[in-house]
Amino acid sequence: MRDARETHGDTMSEKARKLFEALDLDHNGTLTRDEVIIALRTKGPTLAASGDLPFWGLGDADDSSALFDAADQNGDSVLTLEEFAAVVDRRFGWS
Ligand SMILES: [Ca+2]
Ligand SMILES: [Ca+2]
Repeated sequence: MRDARETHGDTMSEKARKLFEALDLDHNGTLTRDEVIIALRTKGPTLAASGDLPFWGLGDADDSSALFDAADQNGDSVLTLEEFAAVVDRRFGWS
């Protein structure tokens, strides 16, 4: 049996990593609030169609903003892959 409480990157799903890379519009390794909102609006339907995002995970700008707030655990206004993966894996049931 796998220990889901193991810390850090090893438990991160490939789906979370792939979604993070898709949303990181300027490819600098972090997500800003604007990137999350803009990327989900412009790429969300395509990601959902290819199975990289649940359809119910698509929302409006307020939903995207709320997702960002939930994920930004240290409050520095950018999301690292670790912060992002922890939330989407739990929310989308990927890990
Ligand atoms: Ca970025
Ligand atoms: Ca952060």
